[in-house]
Amino acid sequence: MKHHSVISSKLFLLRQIFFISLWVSSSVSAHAILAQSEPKVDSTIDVSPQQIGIWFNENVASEFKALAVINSAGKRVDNQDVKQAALDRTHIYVTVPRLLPDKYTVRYRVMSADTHIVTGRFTFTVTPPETAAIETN
Ligand SMILES: [Cu+2]
Repeated sequence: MKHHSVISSKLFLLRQIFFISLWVSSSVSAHAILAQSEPKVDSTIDVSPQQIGIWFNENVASEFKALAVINSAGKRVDNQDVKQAALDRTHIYVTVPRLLPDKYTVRYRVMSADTHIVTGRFTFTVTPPETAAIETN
């Protein structure tokens, strides 16, 4: 009887350690999450941006980063020059030529601090400039 209770309390302790270590590892090394973008997710703009930028909730690795802008016909339109900001390692960006009115998909891939690869996508829309602006002579 006594022996049994010693074992179960050891098991209990092991389980406590197991759950605490799970909690610690997930809170310390959760992978990167998209925190912000420019243009914003699902936004509509009427002027072409000069670059597409995204920010994560933590620094991301300089290796394996990718950022692509794809038009509604499925054609990649960015300049394929993805960079990571030197002073803000949560931020990567790619430049684009003048974007015509269309719906664009941004696809990204980065490696988190915990070495996990994170991928995702979002869209934004470029509309024609205000009609009034066009009609102004
Ligand atoms: Cu992760």
